[in-house]
Amino acid sequence: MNRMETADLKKTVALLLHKQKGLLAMDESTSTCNKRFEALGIPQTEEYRRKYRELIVTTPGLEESISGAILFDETINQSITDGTLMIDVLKQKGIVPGIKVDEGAVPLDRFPGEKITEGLDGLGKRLADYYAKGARFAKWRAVINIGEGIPTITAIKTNAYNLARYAVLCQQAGLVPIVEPEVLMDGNHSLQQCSEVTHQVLHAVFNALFDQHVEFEGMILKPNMVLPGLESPVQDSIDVVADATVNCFLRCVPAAVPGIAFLSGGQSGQLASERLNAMHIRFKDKMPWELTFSFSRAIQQPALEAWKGDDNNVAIAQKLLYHRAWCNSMARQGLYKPEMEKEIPDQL
Ligand code: 5MM
Repeated sequence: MNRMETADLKKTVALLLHKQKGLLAMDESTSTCNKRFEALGIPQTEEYRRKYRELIVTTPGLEESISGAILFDETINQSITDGTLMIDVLKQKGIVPGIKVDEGAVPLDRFPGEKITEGLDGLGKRLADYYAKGARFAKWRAVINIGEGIPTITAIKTNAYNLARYAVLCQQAGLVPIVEPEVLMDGNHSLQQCSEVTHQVLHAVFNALFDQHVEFEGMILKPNMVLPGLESPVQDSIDVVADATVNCFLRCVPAAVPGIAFLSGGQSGQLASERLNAMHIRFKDKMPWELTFSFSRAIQQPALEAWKGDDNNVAIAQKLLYHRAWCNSMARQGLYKPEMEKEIPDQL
């Protein structure tokens, strides 16, 4: 890479890692979005998905807490009711537009229960198109399941290789890669098991990134927090989770990586904020990277439930979206307090 290209990537990274802000993942694929709509009785059509994304991008004040928004391919080509492209609405607010470029996870042949994320074929061309449309960063998610005899080293290494290939192609195209290896919360595993698997996965991912000559300074890691499985009988305290998570990263994530932005993975909005906040309080000044959020459900869920597909509910849904984004902005600074859950700001 020449110095100019590196400087552009670093400029985008600096915008995304603004000290009071985090990222909003609004890149649910059509099937995931439809699943969330179905649960609430919202029609599963392209027009309803467009209306919902319009609600999100036009939320007043969203830019106070959100530095970047990850879009799905469908959304990057859509407009709000007045005809402005959604991507332009974001740019006008100073929110950096990003794009999910993986094509989903499929079963990994001969490895029951494990998955591999696809989308490398033709990726260079797709990235150039997204750059031309205004995207400045991208996202690729790999999923790792914990279970009987899994994850295997093959699943970990194959996913790590694909993540690294994706990352290098992004940097070549001028897009900052968000590298997302997600160890899932599904199952009854302990926090200790999640910690061991997350260590193994992060080592494999950074080895692969290093092998492929990815510039660490021009990327962001989007990992899971280190958590017990959803069905685990032991649900550890906020402080235990904070310590296990940051200690894992201190051992696995090079200091040259400028930032870590968590996925929420199915945690409640409040828990995700409390845990992020505790990490900042307990590891203040000890972390070499920025630590922020890149949540989807933990920001969007209350708004989606309030909207229910009804235009009359847009204002209250936007208030709730603003509020969750704000709680996470506070958590990202170590300033969050559970009492804030009741403070729905009414300046909207
Ligand atoms: C893990 O999912 C990512 C973060 O969302 P949560 O904070 O809700 O865990 C999210 O960006 C995800 O990658 C997208 O929604 C796309 O997911 P699908 O399954 O539709 O590819």
